[in-house]
Amino acid sequence: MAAKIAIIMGSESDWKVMQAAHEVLKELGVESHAEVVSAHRTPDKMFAFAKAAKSGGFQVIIAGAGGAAHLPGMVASLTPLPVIGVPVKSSNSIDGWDSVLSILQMPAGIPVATVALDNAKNAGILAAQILALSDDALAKRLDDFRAAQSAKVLNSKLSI
Ligand code: RP5
Repeated sequence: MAAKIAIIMGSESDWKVMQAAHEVLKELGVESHAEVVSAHRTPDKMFAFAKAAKSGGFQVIIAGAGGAAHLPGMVASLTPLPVIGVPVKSSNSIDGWDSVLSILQMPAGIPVATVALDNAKNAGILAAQILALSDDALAKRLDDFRAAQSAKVLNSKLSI
């Protein structure tokens, strides 16, 4: 079955952060497709990717970028699909705030669901939750995922 979730990023250097989305989706039994698409270095590719994303079978796009991170917002403006933005603290970031604010502060009308700095794992989980609205088996796996997290905390023996 073709991947329903696309993970795109501005540079291959973002993969060290973005792979957490791929990994958690794999853990949840969800296939994803990852690709480098740069808003400023490959604008034509970004345009073509975003325009074809829905007809190509994607249902959610996760987009990560660092610095003046315009990839998530630009892609969101070109597709009706939900876009989840991941601010990346990259080598060209001042302190990460540049990327956070570039992705978070979308003007009203074109939303980008923004997760915390470098938190591609949450982007993967959120994308899975969107798919789970029409996939009961995935919804059950997400319930189990949360239950396992709760159990890990409840079973902690740490007591000082
Ligand atoms: C952004 O610039 C990318 O998303 C990356 O986070 C950052 C640095 O890119 P590289 O210089 O590592 O290619 O466009």
